[in-house]
Amino acid sequence: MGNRTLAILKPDCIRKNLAGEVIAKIQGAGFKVLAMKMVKLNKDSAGGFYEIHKKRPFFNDLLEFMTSGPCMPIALEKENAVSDFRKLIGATNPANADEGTIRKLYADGIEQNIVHGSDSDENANIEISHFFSRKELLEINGF
Ligand code: 3AN
Repeated sequence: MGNRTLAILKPDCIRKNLAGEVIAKIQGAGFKVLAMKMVKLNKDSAGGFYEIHKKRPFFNDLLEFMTSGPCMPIALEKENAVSDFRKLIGATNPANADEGTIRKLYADGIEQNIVHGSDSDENANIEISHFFSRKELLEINGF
């Protein structure tokens, strides 16, 4: 069993009909989908998820964007899931992202950057619990 990370296909990804393509890239890179759903975040839920960015100047815009349409949280498993996933998606700002990364290929800007990826194992578990109950994870994938 590998480590886990949480991906979110952000509202821009869903609006641009790129969910299938992005999931194919994620699976093609060797990640196993443990659980997945489509949700529409409200300000409370998005604010809780991005709590660490509360004091940043872009916080309100980020909440506006993340609540602007449905998004898809996906719990993923792979060896070195957190760092491998961040490599696959590329830098936060797509202008700085490496060629071939998901953000380089599909993202329009630093805010509308298609996909979220956890930044540590500890946060991955917290973020997965934000969207999936233990019962769901157990029922879907046996743990
Ligand atoms: P990442 O998603 O690459 O881990 P974080 O955690 O630094 O990046 O930022 C979380 C989210 O906040 C980003 N995905 C992006 O949507 C937004 N964000 C980060 N920095 C900026 C910024 N300077 N201006 C606008 N939005 C930002």
